[in-house]
Amino acid sequence: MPDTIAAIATGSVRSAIGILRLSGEGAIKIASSVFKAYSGKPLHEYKSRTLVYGELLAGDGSVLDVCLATISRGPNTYTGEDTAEFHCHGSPTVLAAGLGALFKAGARQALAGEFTKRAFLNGRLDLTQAEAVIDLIDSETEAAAKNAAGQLGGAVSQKAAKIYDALIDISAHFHAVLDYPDEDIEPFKKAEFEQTLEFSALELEKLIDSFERGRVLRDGIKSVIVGRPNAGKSSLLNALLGYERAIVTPIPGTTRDTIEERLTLGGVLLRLTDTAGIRQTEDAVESIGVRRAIEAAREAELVLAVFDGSEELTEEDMEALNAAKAAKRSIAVINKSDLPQKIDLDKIRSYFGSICSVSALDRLGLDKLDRIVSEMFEQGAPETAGEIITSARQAEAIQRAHSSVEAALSALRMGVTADAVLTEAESATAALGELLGKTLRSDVTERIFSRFCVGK
Ligand SMILES: Nc1nc2c(ncn2[C@@H]2O[C@H](COP(=O)(O)OP(=O)(O)OP(=O)(O)O)[C@@H](O)[C@H]2O)c(=O)[nH]1
Ligand SMILES: [Mg+2]
Repeated sequence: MPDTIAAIATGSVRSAIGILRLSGEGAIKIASSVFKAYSGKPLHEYKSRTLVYGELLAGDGSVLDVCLATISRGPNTYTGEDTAEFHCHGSPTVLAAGLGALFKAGARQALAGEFTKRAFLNGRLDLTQAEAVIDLIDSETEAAAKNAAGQLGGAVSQKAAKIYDALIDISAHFHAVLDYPDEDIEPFKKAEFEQTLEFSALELEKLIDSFERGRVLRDGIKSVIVGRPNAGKSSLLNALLGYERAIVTPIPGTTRDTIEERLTLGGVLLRLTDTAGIRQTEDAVESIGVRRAIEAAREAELVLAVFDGSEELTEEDMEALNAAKAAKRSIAVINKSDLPQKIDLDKIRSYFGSICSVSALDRLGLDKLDRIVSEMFEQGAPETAGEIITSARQAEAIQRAHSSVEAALSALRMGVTADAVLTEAESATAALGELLGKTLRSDVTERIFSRFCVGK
């Protein structure tokens, strides 16, 4: 068994509780040596997963904290090894001193992601599940978190493993056919294989299709705020962010360059860009900004077109409106609802499917905008959580498996030689093996675990 690793699992900010974590052959012995239970019974004599109240001791025997300790004996633990935890008070100083005591007692600092890497190497998690751990920690929306949790629960692994097993069966059979050339495949077997391959291709296709939605979960939707100068675009960005990110002044042409921020609206992660107000201008800097605004709108998946509701529509508004309509989706945001309204709403309605009135200044009406965005990007039924592929690595492996399954299927249908089917079935199996981490590629695993923080 490898050496014993230790880390602060809860980061280094002040909090109510902070956790020190150990894993490895010596975990229980080391934990026991720095802990004095109030019961008087040594920690290593306790049953697995019992919470024990007592004192965490420094190397010189002085008391560092009054805390809870727990030990778990492998292999039924997160890492598959013996593990221990101390639930201390969440003081970075106490936790650092506690970690020091664990090092003195024989543990060493865990590397980033090393706990989860051990879980993977010990077969407690496959590679898609290990990736889900970091996706869950990094998730920026509830939908992304739910999907990661589903993957951690094995949603993708189970599907892939089922196909993997079916392909192994097929390969085994074709190996036999090749070994005994006199024997042919029985017709009913052929139909069965065909069905299995068809089913596998379909399931893999569904996973590939989900990658586009996975991209939205992970990276967010490219969104742009456009409008004429002074409509309140920067004020809207600030209102949605909840702090004064962009400069706001009564002077038209305040924003010159684009400003991008990530935020969630209606449970959807947006990469939202504030732009320069669209108008004809002699100012060289501003005109570059205007050009950027129009380009950003063209490339956006969502445009928020901001209008000043307290004034009548102008030529500049129409320019902004046209820029907004170049995007895939757009919402008209009628700003300054706190002032008397003069804008022709019917005219705006004739251009936009979705419209809402807000006051960016008083932060009113934003809940309606929230609802519109949420409905626009319906994240799918909850039962699909976990079946959305978010990793490019996974998508690529599934894509390869899919092509090989399709090739195996057409070889089988055309009655080509058995080895053609076998070759394709085996490359599909290999691709799925990579997806699950059954075939270990150290460069791939290194890259995955380097995304983790220390302590996970
Ligand atoms: N009454 C009222 N004033 C607002 C509202 N939103 C913005 N303003 C004011 O409108 C002016 C322009 O706001 P900005 O957010 O800078 O407008 P902008 O669209 O970013 O303008 P440019 O950057 O110049 O294109 C400022 O004086 C804001 O305080 C609102 O909801 N109500
Ligand atoms: Mg602005």
